[in-house]
Formats: sequence, structure tokens, C-alpha cells
Amino acid sequence: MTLKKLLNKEIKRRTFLAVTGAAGAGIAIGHGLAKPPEEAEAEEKEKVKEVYEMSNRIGEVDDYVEGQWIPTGCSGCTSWCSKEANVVNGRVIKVRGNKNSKVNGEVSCPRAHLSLQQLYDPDRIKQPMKRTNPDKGRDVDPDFVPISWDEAMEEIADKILELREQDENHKIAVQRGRYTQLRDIIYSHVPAILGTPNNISHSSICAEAEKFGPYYTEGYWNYRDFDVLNSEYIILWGADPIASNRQISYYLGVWPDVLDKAKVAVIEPRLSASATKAHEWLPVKPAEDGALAVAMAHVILTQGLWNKEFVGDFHDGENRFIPGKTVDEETFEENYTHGLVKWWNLELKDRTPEWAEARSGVPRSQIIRVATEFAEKAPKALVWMGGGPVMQVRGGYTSMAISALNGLVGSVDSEGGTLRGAGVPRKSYPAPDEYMDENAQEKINYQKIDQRGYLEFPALKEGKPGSGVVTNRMADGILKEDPYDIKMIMAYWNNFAFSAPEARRWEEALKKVDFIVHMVTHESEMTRYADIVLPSTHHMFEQWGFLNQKGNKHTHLWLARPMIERFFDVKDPEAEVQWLLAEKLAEKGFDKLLEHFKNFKDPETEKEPTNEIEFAEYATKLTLQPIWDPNEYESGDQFDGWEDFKAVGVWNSDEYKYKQYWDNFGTKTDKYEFYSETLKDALEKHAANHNLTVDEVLEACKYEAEGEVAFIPHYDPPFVHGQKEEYPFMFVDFKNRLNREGRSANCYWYHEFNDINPGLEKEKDVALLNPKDADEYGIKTDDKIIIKSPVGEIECYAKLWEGIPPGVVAKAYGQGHWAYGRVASENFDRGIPRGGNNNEILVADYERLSGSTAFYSHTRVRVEKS
Ligand SMILES: Nc1nc2c(c(=O)[nH]1)N[C@H]1C(S)=C(S)[C@@H](COP(=O)(O)OP(=O)(O)OC[C@H]3O[C@@H](n4cnc5c(=O)[nH]c(N)nc54)[C@H](O)[C@@H]3O)O[C@H]1N2
Ligand SMILES: Nc1nc2c(c(=O)[nH]1)N[C@H]1C(S)=C(S)[C@@H](COP(=O)(O)OP(=O)(O)OC[C@H]3O[C@@H](n4cnc5c(=O)[nH]c(N)nc54)[C@H](O)[C@@H]3O)O[C@H]1N2
Ligand code: SF4
Ligand SMILES: [Mo]
Repeated sequence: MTLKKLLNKEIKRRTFLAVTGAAGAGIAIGHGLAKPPEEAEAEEKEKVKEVYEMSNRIGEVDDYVEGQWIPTGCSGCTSWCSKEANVVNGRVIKVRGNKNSKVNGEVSCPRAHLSLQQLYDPDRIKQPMKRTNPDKGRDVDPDFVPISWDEAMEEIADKILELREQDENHKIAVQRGRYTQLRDIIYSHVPAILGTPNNISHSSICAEAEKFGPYYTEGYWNYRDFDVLNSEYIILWGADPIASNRQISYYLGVWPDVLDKAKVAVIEPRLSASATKAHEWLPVKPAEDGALAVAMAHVILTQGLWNKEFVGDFHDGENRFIPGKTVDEETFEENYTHGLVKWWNLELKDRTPEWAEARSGVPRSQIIRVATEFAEKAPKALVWMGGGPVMQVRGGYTSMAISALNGLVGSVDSEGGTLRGAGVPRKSYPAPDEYMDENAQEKINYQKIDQRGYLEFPALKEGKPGSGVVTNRMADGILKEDPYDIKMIMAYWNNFAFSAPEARRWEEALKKVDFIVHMVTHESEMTRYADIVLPSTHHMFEQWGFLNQKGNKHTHLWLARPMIERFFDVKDPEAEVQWLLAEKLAEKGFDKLLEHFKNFKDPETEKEPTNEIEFAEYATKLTLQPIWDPNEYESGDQFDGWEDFKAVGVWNSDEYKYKQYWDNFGTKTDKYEFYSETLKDALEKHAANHNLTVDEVLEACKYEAEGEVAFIPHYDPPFVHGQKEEYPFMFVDFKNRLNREGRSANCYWYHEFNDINPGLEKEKDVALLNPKDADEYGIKTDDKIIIKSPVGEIECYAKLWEGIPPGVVAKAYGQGHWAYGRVASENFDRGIPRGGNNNEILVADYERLSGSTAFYSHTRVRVEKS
């Protein structure tokens, strides 16, 4: 039976009732596919009818009572907002922000509400399934058949034990996409005890290059908090915080005030949501951000506008930063920074606004105006850098160059600037070490399948070569069996066959793997290659979990718990499934995992967990003990115990104190580094590992920099795939405001409200083109077009829009699913996508110093009418 048939069969039973709850929040029915073929249309009609009937039933719930608001949190994007869910008769009917959070309060972003349509989606996977067709491929029906949880665990445990027996346990990989912080169990403890080095996260198809610049200047590898309410000049550099990036709910709430108090300039190759409301828009040529950044630094220095308190000054107060002229290092005394004059001499002295205008397309006058006005507000002036300018092949140094502007104006770790977050008091889980046999001890140190640490993948997370993940490279590792083949994957909450550039490589790679377990709420592109499918709980409403995030000068941590009846036979992959697996392995003679898990005791009663639900709860409670247990109190909000914390649902840190790190940034020199001794050290280590020079490493990593320039923020010209003659447009990818990462495309509201994105259209997947370009190619709005790149092609609609500069095609990521449910696909049964997946045309390439996948402005395309 196909999965689709199973879905249909099941729907009639239990979903029916459950979806009634979602209808309370008003399921929208105005659905219509762009231009569906007839069969698909019939199919769609059937689903619309189903949902419509379900939504009408809300009137029949006679014992409707004002529901209880139960705290939870949202992992719809990396904002990780605290939330509350309104539960009526065991069904969630509404979500809102949790007022107890000092980060987001009651405010909610628009896509929070889509969580209801995810939860009550009739296309959810309803019970464990097993593949019966050994062939794998896009056009191959997996012939899934339903099995019990016990049967599923039996199959998985057998496979693990077989691989252990054959001394191939290192060929088991665990993959995670989105997560809650209960992830430690599945992601760290399980691989350690099974004895595999291969726990591969999605972090480098996410944001690692964005952490690279701040780390190699200010020693901080993490997301930042932005003190926008105290700032007087804000540059949004490829970040669109009222639509994407992080703490969106919070920033949406305060943005009107921000616009009153501060000047906002947006540097973006497209008119983003934030740009529509900003004071300045600098429509930079894609990937030329580095030029703009170093030119702004040049202006700030030549005009004498750097922050003297933070950076220091010339001994005699005379500004010797004169265009084209080198400066004697001895004449300048730095305070909290290191290497300013080196930076000037090696890079900045010639980076004039004229030079930058020629590259970036941003007028010289605007570069000077923005740089000057920005620096005049120092230190209450901040640059907020998003992934756009840096998740690029040569984005590492751009990341440093943009970040370094905050250094120049002294707005790092200071009022009105960029802040770090407070730590969260947590207790570590019992260590797995004593349950790791010799084999496991040895194997967790094997080379990982993502090739991190190879010459061309330094992945210098936090200064250590080979310590960052290179997510997308795993597909090549598997395909080339380099360093070895992979025989089993246990993956959860991810969909790399859709979410990673050149996604089809993943399909090929997955075909090669004998045994794949996919733990997800919805069938997806990756699921089609799975051998065992385990239906997952929805993280907001059906399971234990917690996450912390920073914003508004606080770090908060929220708690999610099972709050409604599970009307499908679902389990949480992070803890519950792992318990069941441990039990099954023990039954078969390998009891190390279970013995280890038994140490996760309820900290109040000292009781050992006896089943998967207790295990998940105790694991949550245990690690959060310093938060809820008054006897272990460390900082921030205080609680009277577990029940008290559960009722409030969120812990807030104390308010951030400025200038905590000025005396010790945690870099090699402890200073804020314009000349990065920290990067020099990391690169030299990596070079030494390969018996090469740093120059040779950079060449292998596709950078042009040579010599000392390798250690400073500098302009490295863009690395782009495709020749201009054949592919005249630069492709700009961006996030849809309604994307819950790659997971909301099966929600009606996602399509119906698509026009809350500037330029986009309801019910359609459109590529945005400048009208002048479109004229030249004879393309009109609503034309069906094909976008071709050197690696693939997709079909969508054209939309002519002035918010896109000539020479650019911009398209939101999120549509183009061929296997994510009946709303997401044009024809789910036949695997026909609705719209186009940008990852079919984006070239799989990397910012190699951080291991990041390049998403932005590295692929040229051409456009044809279809
Ligand atoms: N072109 C392009 N590609 C991108 C991006 C982009 O902007 N443009 N963004 C990138 C970024 S920043 C990221 S982080 C990655 C994310 O990419 P991935 O980590 O691959 O995650 P998703 O594709 O969002 O996850 C999809 C899977 O999660 C399952 N799922 C949904 N909700 C839940 C749940 O509550 N629990 C569980 N267990 N499963 C659930 C769905 O069934 C689906 O199979 O995508 C990246 N890909
Ligand atoms: N709405 C929404 N918000 C999200 C998510 C989501 O799925 N949906 N996902 C969350 C996740 S997982 C992450 S990692 C964060 C990531 O947050 P960001 O890193 O901020 O990611 P994007 O929103 O994709 O931002 C990319 C921006 O860069 C612009 N851009 C593209 N090319 C260039 C260029 O060459 N130069 C410049 N200056 N800009 C360029 C794009 O137009 C786009 O506005 O977002 C989180 N927030
Ligand atoms: S989708 Fe993102 S911004 Fe919206 S509520 Fe969820 S975590 Fe917060
Ligand atoms: Mo991400």
C-alpha cells in the first residue's frame, strides 16, 4: 500500500475529530492550486472538502469552555519563542506568546499560527511503517506497510546489532535537523554508546558562517542579541528581522519604537520586509558586501569617527588614516582592540568608496552617508548581520569585515550594540563514558562522514580545525564512500533531500544506504528513501522539550510538555524512541544504553524511569533542576519547584550587563581582534595537519587571499558558479515569512497568505524579476517560467517587481515539495511538486573555513518561458 493510501484510510477515523480543534482558530478554505492538472484538482477538492467538514464540526462541540492556556515553546524557526497554547476539550485551538517571557512576551509572529495546521494536518504520519519495496527512487513506491512500535524497534535493534557484530557500528549515522535541547540523548549519548563518530547536525546548512565573523574578531561563536531599543543607528546587513532571522516575535513588537528612535539602513539585493520600512536601502550587488564593508571601515577611519574609548587613538591625536597611505603602527595605541593599523595597512587604505561603488553598485555618496551617520552615533550604533552576505563561498571574510564595523564603533557588548546572551543554568546528564565499551571508545574518534577536517574543509568552529559540521558534504561522503560507506542512518526532524543545495545528490546518497530510519511528523522527500518511518510528536504540543534563546537583554528558556491526547500513534524521537530502542537492545543482549538511561532519575523522588514517557520527563526535569529547584538556584527567575516552573513555563535570565567582556573577549589576545591572531592560530594548525602552508589551505578553500591578508577582515571577490553569458542573472534566495523552515508548505495558510511577503503572491510560487530585465526577455507577470542553473532547473511563475534590481532573480525558499503532503505538492501521489525548490538549482558549494553551505548569491541562472 502506498503511504498516500494509508494516509487516506486513516484520515477518516481519528483525524476527523482532532482537526475540529484546529478549526476553532478558523481554518481557511480559500485554497486553490496555481494551475493544477485535472487529477490533482480532484484530489485537492477532496482534501478541501475533508478539512471543510472538519472545521464545521466546531459548532457541534457543546461543552465548549474557555480553554486552559498551557505554556510551551516554538521551534518553528530559530527564534525559539515562549508560547502558550489554548487547550479546549483536549484540543489546541490557539497559540500566543507567553507573557512571562522577557524576550518575546505575548507577541507572536505570523507563522506561529501555522503550528495548528501542522498539528492537525490530516497528512501526518499516523503509525510506524516499514518499506517493503527494496528499490529506492523518486518514482518508486516504497510500498510502506504499517507495523507496530515493537516491530519497528525490533528491526532497528537487529540492524544495529548486526553492524556491531560486523564491527561496522561506525557506519551508523545519526542525523538531526531542528531539535529541542532534549537532543543530547539521541545526538550525543546514543551514538557514543553505539560507538559511532557520525552524529551529523544541520547546523552548517543553517548559519555557521554567521558565527564565523564574530568569533574571529570578538571570540564569540553564537547568535547575538541586538540592543535595538537603545540604539540610534541600525544597519541590517542581509538580515530581515521583522520577517526572518531571530527573535522575530520580539522585534516585530518593538520595531515601531525602533523606527522612531533609530535610523535604520538595510543592505540587501532585494527590497525585504524590513527594507520597506527602513530609512535607507542600499541595494548591494549580490555577494559584493565585502567591498561595501571595507569601504565603510575606510570612511570611518579616514573621517576619524572610530570609537576612541574602545579602539584607542593616535598618541598625538592626529588622524593619520589618509587614503592610500600606510600608517606607522607605533603611532597608534589601542585600548580594547588588536591590530587596527595592520588592518588599515594591509587592506583598508585603498578601499575607497569609489572603489566600492564600482563593485557593489551602491553609490559612493550613500556609502559615505551611511558610514558617517552610523559612526557618528557610536557606540549606540550596531550592525546586524544575517546569513545573506556570509553563507557564500567567500563569505567567511565578509562575515569578519561586516562584524568588524561593530568593533570600530565600540558597539560590541555595549549599550545600543550587539550583545552576547546569558548562560542557562543546567545540570549535565549522567556521562555515557562508563557504558561505552572499548570498541565505542575507539570508534567515536574515527573520521566523520562529512569530511570535516579534510584539507578543503577546515570547519574551524571555535578555533579548532575539523570541529564544525559540514552537513551537506555528508551526501558526497556517502556517495564516494570517503572515508567509508554508511550502512544505517537514524534521522529526525530533517529533510536534507529538500533542504540542502543540489538536493538530488541526497536522493542518490540515500539510495546507497541499506537501512534508514526517519522520525518525522510528516512524510517528506527523505522519507521516500526510508526503510522504517517513525511518526513523531509535534514538538510544541505532544512531547517534553525545552530550548533557550536570547533577546531583549535576556535569555529565556521555555518548557514544552505533552498537553493533549495523541490521536496518532506518535512518539518523540529525542527521548521516547531512544528509550524504546534501549529496551529492545537490552532484550537482545546489549543492555548498555538502557543501563545508562536508568541513571536519568527523577531528581525529586530518585525514581528510575520505567517507560519512555517517564524517561523523557525525568531527562527534562533533571537537566533543568538548577532552574526549578530552589536548593540549586543559580541566577535569573526563581521557582518553588517543578510544578511552579511548569505553571509559568519559562525562565528568564537576569538582565544583560554591558561591557562584561571588554577586558577579556576570549580571543588569543583577549582583545577584540582586527588582526585575528585567533584565526591565524586556527589556520596554522589546519595547515600543519596537512603539512601545507596557510596560503595553500586558502587556495584549497577557494579564497584568493595570500599572506597576512588571510588573518584580517578583507574583500575577497565573489565566487560564483555559471558564466554570465550563459546565465545572465544572479540568483538570490530568501526565507518566506511563513516558512517554519522547510516544514509549513502543507498548511493552507502558508499558500493563502503568501502575499504578506513583499512582492509575493497568494497561492503561487513566484520568482521576482526587475521589469526592465523581464522586458528584454519578453517575460510578463504570471508567465510560467523555467529557471535554469548549472546544476538543475525548476518551474514557477514570473512576477515583475521593482523591488529587485536588474540582473537579479530572487525567489523565496520553501515551495517545490514533491513528497510533503497533498497541499504542499501539486500531485502528492505522483510526486509532482507545487512550485520549485530552490535547492534544485543552487550549487552545492561551501564557505569552507566554517563548513557552511553556500545559499546566497553564488549561483547564476537563466530564465526561460516554459
Ligand atoms: N534554499 C534554501 N534552503 C534552506 C534554507 C534557505 O533559506 N534556503 N534554510 C536552511 C536552514 S536555515 C535550515 S535550519 C535548514 C532546515 O532544514 P532541515 O534541518 O532539513 O529541516 P526541515 O526541512 O525544516 O525539516 C523537515 C522535516 O521535519 C519534520 N517535522 C516537522 N515538524 C516536526 C516536529 O515537530 N518534530 C519532528 N520530529 N519532525 C518534524 C517534517 O516532517 C520534515 O520531514 O534548511 C536550510 N535550507
Ligand atoms: N520567516 C522565517 N524566519 C526564519 C526561518 C524561517 O524558516 N522562516 N528560519 C530560521 C533559521 S533556521 C535561521 S538559520 C535564520 C536565518 O536568518 P538569516 O540568516 O537572516 O536568513 P535569511 O532570512 O534567509 O536571510 C537572508 C537574507 O539575505 C539576503 N541576501 C541574499 N543574498 C545576499 C547578498 O549577496 N548580500 C546581502 N547583503 N544580502 C543577501 C536575502 O535577500 C535575505 O533577506 O532565520 C530563522 N528565521
Ligand atoms: S515561528 Fe519563530 S518567531 Fe514565530 S513563534 Fe515560532 S519561534 Fe517564534
Ligand atoms: Mo537555520
